[in-house]
Amino acid sequence: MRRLLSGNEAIARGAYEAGVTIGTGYPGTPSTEILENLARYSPEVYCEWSPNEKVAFEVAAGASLAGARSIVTMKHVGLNVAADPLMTLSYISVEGGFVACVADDPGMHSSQNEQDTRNYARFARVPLFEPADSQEAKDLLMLALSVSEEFKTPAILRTTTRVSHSRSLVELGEREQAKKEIGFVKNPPRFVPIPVWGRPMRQRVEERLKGLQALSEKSPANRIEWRSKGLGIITSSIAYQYAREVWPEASVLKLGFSYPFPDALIREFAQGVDRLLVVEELDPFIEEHVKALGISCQGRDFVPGIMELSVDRLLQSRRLMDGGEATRKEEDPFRELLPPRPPVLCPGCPHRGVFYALSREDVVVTGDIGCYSLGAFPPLDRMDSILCMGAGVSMAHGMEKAGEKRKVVGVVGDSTFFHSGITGLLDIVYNKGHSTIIVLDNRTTAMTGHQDHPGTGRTIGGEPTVAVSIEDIGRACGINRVRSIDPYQLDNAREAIKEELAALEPSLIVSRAPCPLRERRRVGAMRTILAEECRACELCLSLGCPAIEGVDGVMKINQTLCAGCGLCEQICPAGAIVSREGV
Ligand SMILES: Cc1ncc(C[n+]2csc(CCOP(=O)(O)OP(=O)(O)O)c2C)c(N)n1
Repeated sequence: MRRLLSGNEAIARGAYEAGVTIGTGYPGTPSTEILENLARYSPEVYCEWSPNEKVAFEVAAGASLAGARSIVTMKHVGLNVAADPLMTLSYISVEGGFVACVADDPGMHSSQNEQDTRNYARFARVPLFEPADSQEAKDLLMLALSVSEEFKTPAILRTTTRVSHSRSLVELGEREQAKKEIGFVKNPPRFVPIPVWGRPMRQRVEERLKGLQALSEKSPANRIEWRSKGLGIITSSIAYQYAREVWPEASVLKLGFSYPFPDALIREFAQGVDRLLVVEELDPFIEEHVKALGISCQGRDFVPGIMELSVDRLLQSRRLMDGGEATRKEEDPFRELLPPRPPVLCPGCPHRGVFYALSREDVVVTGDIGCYSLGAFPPLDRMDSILCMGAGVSMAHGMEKAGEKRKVVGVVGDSTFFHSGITGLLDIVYNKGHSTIIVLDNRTTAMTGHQDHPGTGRTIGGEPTVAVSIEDIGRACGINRVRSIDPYQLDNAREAIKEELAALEPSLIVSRAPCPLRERRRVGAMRTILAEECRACELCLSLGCPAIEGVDGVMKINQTLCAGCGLCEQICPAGAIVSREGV
């Protein structure tokens, strides 16, 4: 039976069919739907959102050592968090097939950077698989699991946004039952990398790589498609689809099992064509290797190395290669016609109250990556830095220790707090800092589509579980000043923030109100502006609420958008904003 599936759905299906019994992960676009779909196969597959990628990776690794087939899912930056266990799992080896499914985001559609995960495969000396469509996403995940098991190595399945999210037909199969017995077999020289056992492991990693290379040479996942011999293209992932469209006449070496490189196949292909071009997205990962083999090829000379590729961009490359000029065609012909819409927090977002309160203080705000990153834009303009998850807390401490004269406030979301905010908080207490940390607790991981986390009281399957208290963790870390606020009560929120800023010891404020989008309901009664009372002072616009419109000096509240949070009513000096019921 064939079904139209996204790449992420196909990976989940492949894991199910291949007898995976453990799936772990931490949400991150564009990888999130892999685990969400795999969780539908419960109870045959146990799935969990772990607090962060390192934990998720280690849980899946533990399952693999016990003999289970397991996968772990994350976005590219998530692999930075899990890089520590990756590098050593490569040494200690695995038992049940283990695949890290890592989704890259060329073009940074929803990410803070554009890094290329393929480098991690080479770094950790583990096999790498790169699907170009949904069928391959399923097939290569299954292949990766069996290669992992055969060579006792972790494997990486690397997708990109276009592969993760586009749909194509996939042939469905039956679920294979796991072949291995579950039961960890004690073997310290294999699993304990203290130096005396670690050094032989290091040797084995190199031996394993040779075996993997021999396999990649003859794997059907790496194939030559002979067409005209004038131009040969080496490519992988989604770049394969674009290249086929732009150079339909060219011969192609398509890499699906792309590390270790199939050197003999690359040589054979290069010898068979007059001109060789590498078409790949992001880093010159293949190109540099081909050149290191002593084969001359072109790549970055014509194909852009930053931002997402597209057929349009490669048509430019083709024109350049053919000796023409690249036309400076505007990529988005409608851009000029559309009114600018700066990104803003949703109407009724509880984060808005805190940013508004902070905008009244002369402080530095080190922020973090969730929805609240939107607090960096005008008119709120109240977030001064973003680095990576958890850094909102630790950077506040660093600035304070550097001698920043103003008080520093660190801001993180609830999911981010559990992910990597806690350790930063410990650092502040331990090293006698006095930053104020605000956790914006909207009871969900909103930015990535409302996943649960240790604070929500629900598992990935929706079962009730312990809801871990952020306040209790703060106290357990040694913070004496811990308080909770309702971000919709502006006066109270402002007073609390003022008091904590004045304190000469660290403090933790938990701003708690559920995300109205997740709850699918209004916060309160819709508001409206009484025209006769309004002085058009435009103070209400300083909230940056998309429901408040000022047209030719006349203020209005868009009734379709208003979520009834009431912040505008609280800041209107003329009392012109009232509940709609009260009109
Ligand atoms: C290492 C890493 N993993 C995952 C992500 C994707 N991501 C961005 S923000 C975020 C968490 C958002 O949740 P929360 O902190 O609760 O804030 P909210 O969006 O709910 O306001 C995640 C998972 C990332 N940017 N970096």
